[in-house]
Amino acid sequence: MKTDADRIRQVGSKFQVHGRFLRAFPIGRGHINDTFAADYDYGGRTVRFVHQTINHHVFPNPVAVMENIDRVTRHKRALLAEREDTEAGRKSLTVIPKLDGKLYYQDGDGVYWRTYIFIDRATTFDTIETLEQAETVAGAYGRFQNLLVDLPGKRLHETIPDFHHARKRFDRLMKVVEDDPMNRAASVRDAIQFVQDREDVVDVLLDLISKGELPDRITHNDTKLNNVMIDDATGEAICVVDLDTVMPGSVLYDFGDMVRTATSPALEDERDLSKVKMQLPMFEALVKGYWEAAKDFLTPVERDHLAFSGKLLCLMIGMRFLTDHIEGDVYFKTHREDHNLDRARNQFKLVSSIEEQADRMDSAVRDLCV
Ligand code: GN1
Ligand code: MG
Repeated sequence: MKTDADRIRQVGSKFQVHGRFLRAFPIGRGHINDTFAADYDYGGRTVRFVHQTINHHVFPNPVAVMENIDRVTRHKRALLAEREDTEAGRKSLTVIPKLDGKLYYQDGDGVYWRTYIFIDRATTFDTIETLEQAETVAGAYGRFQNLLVDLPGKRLHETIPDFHHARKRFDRLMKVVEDDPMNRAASVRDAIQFVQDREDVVDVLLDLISKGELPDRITHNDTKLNNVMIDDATGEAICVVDLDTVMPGSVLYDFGDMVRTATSPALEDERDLSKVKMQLPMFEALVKGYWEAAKDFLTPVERDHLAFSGKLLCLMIGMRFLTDHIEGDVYFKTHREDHNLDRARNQFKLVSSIEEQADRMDSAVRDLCV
C-alpha cells in the first residue's frame, strides 16, 4: 500500500516545486479536506509547501474554487506590494501552479490537489485564550472583507450554492428527519425540537436580503478562529487561510461564525456542555476588532444584526451537524461515534447561551460601534 509520503511525493512532483522531496506529514484539523506539509531540499535549504486535497463531493467545481482563490490572493498581494510590505509573502496564501500552469492537479484516483507556500512562524488556535486574540482575529476578517469590497472583475463563483441559506438548511433537516435513513431521528427528538422552536430565526437575514436591505458582498464564509494564522513573534494576525468558500455572501455570516468559534472556551465538539458558553467579554473584543476594520463599509442594518448573527450561525451549523448525524455522517469527517450529534448539541448549547445574553450583546454593539 502507498504510504502518505509516497502519495505526497507523487503529488508534489506535479507542481512547480523544484526541490528534492524530503518528508511529508499531515497538518490541519478541517472537517472537509486533507492537508499535508511537505519539505523539499532546495540546494541545502529546506523549503516547506502545503499540499491539500479539494473535496469534490463538497465542492462540485474545484476549478471554480481555485479560480476564486487565485483572484483573491493575487488582489491581496498586489495591494500589499503597493504598500511595499516586506512580509507580503507571509500575509497572503500563494498558489503554486502545476508544471503546466493549471492551478490544481487531479490524481489517478480522481482526487483534486492544490499547493501553497507554507506560512512559517505562525500558529492557529482552536479555542480562544485571550481578549487580544479575539480582537485580533476579528480585525483580520474585517480587513479581509474590506480588501475585497472593490475586487475588480466579474462576480466570484458561488463555490457551494446556498451555503448559508438558513431556510434551505432548515428544510433539508426536516426532510432528512422524515426520510430517517439510519433510524436515528427518534433518539434525537429533543435536538430536532430545539431547532423547530427557533424556525423564525432562519428567515431574518434572508428576508432582509430579498428586500435589498442587506448588501451582497464578498465574504470568507468559514471564519473559524483557527482559520487565522497568528504570528509567533508579534501575536498579530498574519494571514487568513482556508479560502475555499470565499464567495458572495453577507458579512453577517462571517461575523456570526466568529462569535460561534471565538467566544466559547470549549471546542466545537466538547461533550461537557457546562463548558460551552458565549463569553460576553470575548464577544465585546470581537466587536471592537471587527468594527475598527469594517466601520468604513458596514451599513447600519449590518451593524444592528451583529449580535443576532452569532445566534444564527450557531443554529445553522448546529442544524448541519444534526442533519449529518441523522443522515449517517456523510459530509463532515467524524472521529468517534455520535461525533456529529455531539457537535450539534454543543452548538445548540451555545445558541441558548446567546439567547440568555442577547440584550447585553445588543447593547455592547450599540456602545462599541460608534
Ligand atoms: C467545515 O473543514 P472546515 O473545518 O474548514 C465546513 C464549515 C463549518 C465547519 C465546522 C465547506 O469547515 O462550513 O462551519 O466545518 N466547511 C464546509 O467546523 O462545509
Ligand atoms: Mg473550511
